[in-house]
Amino acid sequence: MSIKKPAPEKSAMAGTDTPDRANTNAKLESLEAFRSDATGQALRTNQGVKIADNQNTLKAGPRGPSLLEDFIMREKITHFDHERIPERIVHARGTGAHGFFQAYENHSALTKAGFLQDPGKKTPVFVRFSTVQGPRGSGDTVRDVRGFAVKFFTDEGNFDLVGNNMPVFFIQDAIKFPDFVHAVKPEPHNEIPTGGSAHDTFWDFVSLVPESAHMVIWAMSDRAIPKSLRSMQGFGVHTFRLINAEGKSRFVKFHWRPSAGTCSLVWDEAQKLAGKDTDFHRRDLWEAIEMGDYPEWELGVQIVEEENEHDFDFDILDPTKIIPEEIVPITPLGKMTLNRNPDNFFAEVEQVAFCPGHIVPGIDFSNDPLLQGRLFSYTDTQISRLGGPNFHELPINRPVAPVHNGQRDAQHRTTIDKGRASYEPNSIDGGWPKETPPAAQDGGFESYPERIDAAKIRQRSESFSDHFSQARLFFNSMSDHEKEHIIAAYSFELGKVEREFIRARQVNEILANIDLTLAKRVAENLGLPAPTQGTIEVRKTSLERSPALSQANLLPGDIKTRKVAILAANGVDGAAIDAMKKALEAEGAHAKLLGPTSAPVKTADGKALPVDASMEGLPSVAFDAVFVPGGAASIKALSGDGVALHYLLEAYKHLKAIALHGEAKQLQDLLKLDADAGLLAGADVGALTKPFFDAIGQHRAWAREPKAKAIPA
Ligand code: HDD
Repeated sequence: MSIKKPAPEKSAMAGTDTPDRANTNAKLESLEAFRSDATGQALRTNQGVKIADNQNTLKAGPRGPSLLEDFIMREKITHFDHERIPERIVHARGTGAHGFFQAYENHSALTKAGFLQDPGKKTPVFVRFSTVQGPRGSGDTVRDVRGFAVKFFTDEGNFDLVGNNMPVFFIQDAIKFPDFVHAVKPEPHNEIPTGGSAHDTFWDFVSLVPESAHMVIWAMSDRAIPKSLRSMQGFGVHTFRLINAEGKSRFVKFHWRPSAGTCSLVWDEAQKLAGKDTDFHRRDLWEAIEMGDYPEWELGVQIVEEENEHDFDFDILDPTKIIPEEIVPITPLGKMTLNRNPDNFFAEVEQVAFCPGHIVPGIDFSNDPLLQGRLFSYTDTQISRLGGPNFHELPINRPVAPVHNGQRDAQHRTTIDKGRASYEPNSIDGGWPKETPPAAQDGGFESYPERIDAAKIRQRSESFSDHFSQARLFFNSMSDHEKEHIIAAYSFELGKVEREFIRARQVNEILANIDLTLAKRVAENLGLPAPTQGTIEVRKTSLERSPALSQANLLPGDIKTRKVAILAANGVDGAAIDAMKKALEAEGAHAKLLGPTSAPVKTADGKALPVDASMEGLPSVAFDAVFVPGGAASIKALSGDGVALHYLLEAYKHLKAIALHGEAKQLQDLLKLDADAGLLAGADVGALTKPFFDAIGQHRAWAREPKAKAIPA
């Protein structure tokens, strides 16, 4: 067989390499030696032999049997046979990006960590976002916790902040992690469901483990269906320590706050997206970076002085508790910007290996028993996932700091150590490499000398025993629409649970202790008797509400990077399209023109406008808002087009801002939609933009939600 060989493609990143990006990213420079560009190169075997024929196996005659000596075919197939590596046990589905972190100022009073000292210094980072439950090919928008793992390539070694988009966790002790993961993963007999927690084993476990109550209510909230990875907060979850040059230690909790604001999809939209665009989140992140809309997060810490460790009505070592921001505000440390997509998904996103135990001088652990277990688990999992203990040598994992020690050999060793002495002390190699004593700056790592005087026991601290007060605080802190979403999520998930005793246990023994109204509403939706009281006396928190927890208070205040669909058919008012596009661009938002098909649409004055996609190709769930320009013929065509009408109804149902210009108002009348703060009509595009943009800035028209329920899904 002979096939036509296509011309070599230009690298996808060609042209986007500005000198600034290349120069400022030391990690990318260190990756340079490993990046392979085949442009203009001969096809060769792994031994470097040029290949003359890549189409045909070596055979005894053109119709004869294949020959074992064909080393070219065997090498190729053997390599292919081993292309897959085990996926991560949890967080298998993910995506990543490169960027940098920059401190706002010198934070030496707080920590001696070098990357937090010099505001002029850009520390390279690689971030991997993930879902938890589903396998590598599962949907992005399922209801789940999102992983938020950041590797800082500091001059003093790698620091990994391996967090989630929720500030607490399901369990208090690492020994329960395999139990929790086995429960949340798909059912063992039929491997259903993929990517979700709406099944018996999950609810069986969490209804028997009250310490999960707080995290589960976060997972039933809108936080579990983020609109994009760019609009998620991140949390280090555990309490850590920051230590300064004088050896003073303070407890801290790490927070990431996105400059795009924190917001979510609506549930019906999330479910549809899981089918219509499985890659919705990774695509959004990829496109934002390609377009130069670099996502940003502010890193901050809540600081607790050592002497105040016991001042709270919870234990700061308990990973099922937050420190409310109203009690300890966040001190901003610096900003992270993601400005470069990976060159190769497998080499970078799949092979990156995080571990909470990767810390640098100036940072240390607390005794949170969940964190302590994690310090062991991550390195251990990489050994089987990445095929041995040399995973730190993979290009994406290599520190920018030099690595010298006596560790040798093992599978996949790539470093060629030149010295003779792989032990310490030695005199043969002049004693090198040598220890570095701890110092104010650039010293060797020294653990914080915390005094421990205790009996060796297996026991949960009494201070970890309150499981409901913060779950209640979370529910009380939600806006009305967020509370409704939580009730709906519990009802949906428990409705999928087959065993009624599990549903009842969750309602009576967990939800009733969080909030009776919540429990009653869910019981009603499940057809269960409504509980009249909780099963225990729940501790009172010092705070009734924490406004910082509600996403209603976390809007960005602008419409930057928001996506608007413009629906048009032949005869559309071209000037209205131009005016709206210009106004959106001026605000940093993006518009896409969609037609009934992928063919150009003709404007009323006869111009052919190329469209970005057909309405079916880019459905309403891919956008934040919809604009329909006037033009009598265009509106007549859209009025008779089921796809266009569904587009508007669906955007309305998902509470999106819709602006109807000129004749497009007829569509509102046809679909019998009531005007509201997010559904606007007018003859003048200029006058429409302000209320339209205000509505987009509100993220969704929440007041519409009760009415939107009547719209068929
Ligand atoms: Fe974990 C992966 C976050 C508890 C054991 N975890 C993993 C990832 C994130 C988290 C973001 C994906 C990293 C990546 O993108 O490669 N995990 C958390 C958080 C936890 C947590 C925020 C609680 C606060 N994890 C936890 C415990 C254990 C593990 C208690 C075990 C005792 N986690 C793992 C793991 C994974 C992992 C099995 C799977 C793949 C990997 O590590 O590299 O070792």
